[in-house]
Amino acid sequence: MKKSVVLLSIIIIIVIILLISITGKTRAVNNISELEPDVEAVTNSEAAQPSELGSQYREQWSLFNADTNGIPRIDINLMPYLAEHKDDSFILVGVMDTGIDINHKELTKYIFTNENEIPGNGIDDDNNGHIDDINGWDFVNNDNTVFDYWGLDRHGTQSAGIIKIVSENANVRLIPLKIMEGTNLANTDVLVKAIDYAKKMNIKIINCSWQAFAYDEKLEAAMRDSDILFVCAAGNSSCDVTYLPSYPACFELANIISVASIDNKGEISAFSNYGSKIHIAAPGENIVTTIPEDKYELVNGTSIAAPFVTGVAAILAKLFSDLPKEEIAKRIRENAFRIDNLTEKVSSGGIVDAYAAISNENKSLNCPEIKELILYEDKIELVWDKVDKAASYEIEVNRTAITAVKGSAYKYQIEKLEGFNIFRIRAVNGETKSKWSISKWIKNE
Ligand SMILES: [Ca+2]
Ligand SMILES: [Ca+2]
Ligand SMILES: [Ca+2]
Repeated sequence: MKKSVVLLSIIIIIVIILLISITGKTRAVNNISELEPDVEAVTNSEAAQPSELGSQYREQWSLFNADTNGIPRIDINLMPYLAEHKDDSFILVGVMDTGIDINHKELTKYIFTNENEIPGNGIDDDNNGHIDDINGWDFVNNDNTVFDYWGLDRHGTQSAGIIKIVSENANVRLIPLKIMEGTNLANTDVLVKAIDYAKKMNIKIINCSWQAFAYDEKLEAAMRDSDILFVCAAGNSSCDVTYLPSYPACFELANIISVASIDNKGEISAFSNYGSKIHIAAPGENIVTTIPEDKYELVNGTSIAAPFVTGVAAILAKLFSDLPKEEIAKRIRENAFRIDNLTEKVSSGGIVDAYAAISNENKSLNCPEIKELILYEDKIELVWDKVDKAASYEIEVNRTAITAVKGSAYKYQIEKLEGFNIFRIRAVNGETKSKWSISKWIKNE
């Protein structure tokens, strides 16, 4: 009796945030009883046949949003990076989650192999405290099998699929840190052991697509006392975390970046948490990702938004290997693609922008803001607040540069495009540039 009370007291409630298969309705997952493994969803992909989902996995709105019915270019702006880079050395990313199907055809090449460990000899060859840890570790069952059963290790396979699709050109290697199974709860000891292992394995970035409702001092200390950047899902409780905090997203640590979910129009998802302690937004609705046994699934949730940011962090860590973890988080926040919808929802006011975070231009001029977008018969007029020291202004529509106008200008007329036209502007003086303004859009009716 006494033992079970003690056990209960160390349990913190970890909720697998999300990943509701889309079977006609969308709902927030915010309590444990809703999280029974959804057997049906794996075999019942109503939205598309498996082969279709496979191609959608590579060509989805989150990576390049060309949707003429929605807001164009509400996406993570990954394509300019893909055009420029291909590399051999790898970057190691931990996936603290359920196990991962390491044999999934999309993932298997990108799963970490521990070269310092001889498989199956019953000896801890690399002396890291774990025997035969070839691909990571299962901290739930304390064994080396990181994929045990499709129903139990589905959520981690979903997270892994997104990290991989974003950072495959950075030659990512995913290391499963299995801290939960199916919908079971995790306790602090398991989480701390997984972080200790990550430290030994020199992991630089960990994706945390889960949430706890109780503050946990031991967990916070383990995260703080590490050289790891933790990318944390904001949680799916549809609330402002100022009033109902979600952890680890709300730990006030410089090595945490917390991620809310948006749809393809830049609206915060109905299920997503938000608030001033949430840093940035990323796509989290109608996302295609991997599930066990070479399958794909259409999913929603902040659990699927966080891995987009993890993927971008992996690219930065790969390209700039000396960049401290706090600087990676800062770069991602400061280079967010800012939009009106998110100004009050996340502290950066924007969506993760892979290419902007990579290029990280000096932004020491003051930033102009768009005052008005006026629709005329065949033109759109853009009006902005002038900025001191601007020699010129650069204007973009749908994230494509259209023109530069002189520094004395405060308005400009543009030919109308079909559907939504999304604008932003920045000031330029020689090599110096301002941040981009908050983007604003107008529909060509
Ligand atoms: Ca070992
Ligand atoms: Ca061994
Ligand atoms: Ca296992």
